[in-house]
This record gives sequence, C-alpha cells and structure tokens, in this order.
Amino acid sequence: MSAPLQIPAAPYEFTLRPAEAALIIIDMQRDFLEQGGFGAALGNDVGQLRSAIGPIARVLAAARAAGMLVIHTREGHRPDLSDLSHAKRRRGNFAMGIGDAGPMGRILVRGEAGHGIIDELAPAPREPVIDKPGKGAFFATDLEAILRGRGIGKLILCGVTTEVCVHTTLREANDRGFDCLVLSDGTASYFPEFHQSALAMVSAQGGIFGWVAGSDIVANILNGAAS
Ligand code: TIU
Repeated sequence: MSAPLQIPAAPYEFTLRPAEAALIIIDMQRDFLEQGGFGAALGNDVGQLRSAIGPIARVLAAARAAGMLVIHTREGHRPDLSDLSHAKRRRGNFAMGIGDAGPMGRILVRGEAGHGIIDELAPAPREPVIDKPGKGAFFATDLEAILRGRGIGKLILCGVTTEVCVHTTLREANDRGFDCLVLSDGTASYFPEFHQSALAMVSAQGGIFGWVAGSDIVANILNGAAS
C-alpha cells in the first residue's frame, strides 16, 4: 500500500489515504448564505459566510481529482415538518421560522430553492447528499453507514457554520472513531469571534477534537496526489 499523504496541520501532521478519506461539505445552502433564508430570519448578516466559498471550491476540485469521496449535507425538514421538533420550531421566537414562506420558498424545507446548495459548490452526479434534520450530520441520517461501507476513517470537514453544524458534526464524528481535519478558511460563522474560538477548540489539548489546516495546503497536497 502506498504511503499516506502528510498534511501539515495544527496540532501536528494529519495523514490520509484518499481512498480511505472523505470531504464533507456541510450545509452550503442558500438558506444560510443568501438573503431571505433561515440565517437571515435568525437576524444574521449572511455575507459573513461567503469567505468560505472559494477555499471550499479549491479543496473540492482537488478532492475530486484525487479520487476522494465527496459528501454534501443539507439541513432541512420534510414539507409536512414531521421531523421538526417543537423545540427547534419555536426556538428564538422569531417572526419568520422554519416552514414559513419566504422569498426563496418555505424556510429550511426540503425541495425549496432556499434549501438548495449554492451553485458554486453544486454536487456532482454520484456524490452523496445527506439531508439532515439536526445540526449534526450523523443524527437521523445514513452518513455513518455510507462511510463505514466504504472503509473511510478520515474526514475533512468544511462548510457552515463553524460553531454550529460543523462543530456538532465534528463532535459526533469523534465519538464514532473518525479522525477529522477542519479547513480553517473553508468554514465560517456569522460571528467571527466564534469562528476563531471554535477552530482553537479543535486543535487544543493535543487535538482533542482533531486537526486544523488551511485550504491551500490541503488542496496542494491532494493535487499532488492526483498528478
Ligand atoms: N444558526 C447557525 O449558525 N447555524 C445553523 O443553524 N445551522 C448550521 O450551522 N448549518
């Protein structure tokens, strides 16, 4: 078997073989990144998240070239809202909430325009898309079955938001025995200070939740493996 790729990262080198790794792109949906969606309904400045698009696109291209599995996730609910807990529905007491009609369709509902992944990061045919009703991508989904079925033990995580869905997924993955690297510039938060703290939490304590590296170094190494 060939030697694994060595990716310089914090707190120390992250190793992976492309065939045993997956890039997981979390919730890069219009509902979080564009006006009139869920993120805006929560009172956020959605422009804060756009910085992650370019870095994710570079690593996505490199992961595809290296033959890595790419998985996309979307947060959202069934049109009848039967998978939406009362707690999640009422949280925040906002005027517009999940299931209400907005300019991109019903907020955070599957099949609506707002629920879709932004054009810049559109899934390719045969790339699994995981529809998740929670913040974590393992909760109430078949993500774990897909990863185990392919013998995958290493994950590169990116997407939005750093401290909410990315961190929840990271923590779920850790307790299931996966090694995770988070792309520092391929994640973003509505709150820059939360982004920085969330990244620091990953690699502190010897990498208590995993590893952190920038998109350029990761993309360069994956591109080197592809050539
Ligand atoms: N509100 C917020 O920061 N995030 C979410 O509600 N979902 C995700 O992070 N995807």
